[in-house]
Amino acid sequence: MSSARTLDDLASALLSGSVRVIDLSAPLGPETPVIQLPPQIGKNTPPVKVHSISRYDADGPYWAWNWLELGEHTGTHFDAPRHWISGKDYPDGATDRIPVKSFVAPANVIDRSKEAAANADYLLTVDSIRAWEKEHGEIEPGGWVLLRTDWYKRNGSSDTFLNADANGPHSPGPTAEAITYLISKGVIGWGSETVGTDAGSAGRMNPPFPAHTLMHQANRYGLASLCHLDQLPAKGAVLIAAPLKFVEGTGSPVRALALVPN
Ligand code: 23J
Ligand code: MN
Repeated sequence: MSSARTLDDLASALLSGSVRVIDLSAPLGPETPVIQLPPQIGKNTPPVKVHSISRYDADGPYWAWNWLELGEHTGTHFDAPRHWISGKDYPDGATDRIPVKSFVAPANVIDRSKEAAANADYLLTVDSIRAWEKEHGEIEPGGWVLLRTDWYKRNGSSDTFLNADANGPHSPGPTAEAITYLISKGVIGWGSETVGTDAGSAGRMNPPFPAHTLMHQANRYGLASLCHLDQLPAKGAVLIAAPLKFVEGTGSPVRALALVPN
């Protein structure tokens, strides 16, 4: 089929509703949970602040507008390779230099929601990915791998979303070996429903924060705080997630979308 025909078919499918657009982003505002790192390991990102410039008033009689205080790594967001020390030297690793082709790609969705409900510290292993591939087909180069945990349902409350106690945060994520395996399969990125791409326990892994350390070392990307992965098929969705073109940016909030067959 010609590529013009493919796009024509897509346009018709979007208009008829036989391809649907799913919103994978969480609401972005002052209530959006932000990661809370222990102060001994580093500084933290502030919550979102919305500053009014005018509200159809003396400061601007016919218009309303705001300016934002907004961390790059806030809410549903994209991690660029230069976010991590292991990926800092890639010339195309900043938000303004990543090839735009990377922002539209197929998605593989691994559903481990039952496991995460039973164990907040659930870790996705290589064996578990291999079992998923047996059932749904091999993970091919160029796509995203997204871990469905239904964790997004906690997103309305910082306490349940971050889920921290005296021992630190408890949230699901990948093992270091799982990330190494996915890189060997040629994926372009790893996405999760949790506050960051790594598990709550990832600071104690080897290497620490493997989704960050290893993915970015390989010039691959991350997506955090994704929502509605429960509305996606295991294979067959197309993910659209483009960071703002921040100059030298390390990441960016995104409106992440999925195209899915109805
Ligand atoms: C900085 C340090 C550790 C982590 C993170 C940021 C994130 O999760 C992030 O948003 O990239 S784990
Ligand atoms: Mn991030």
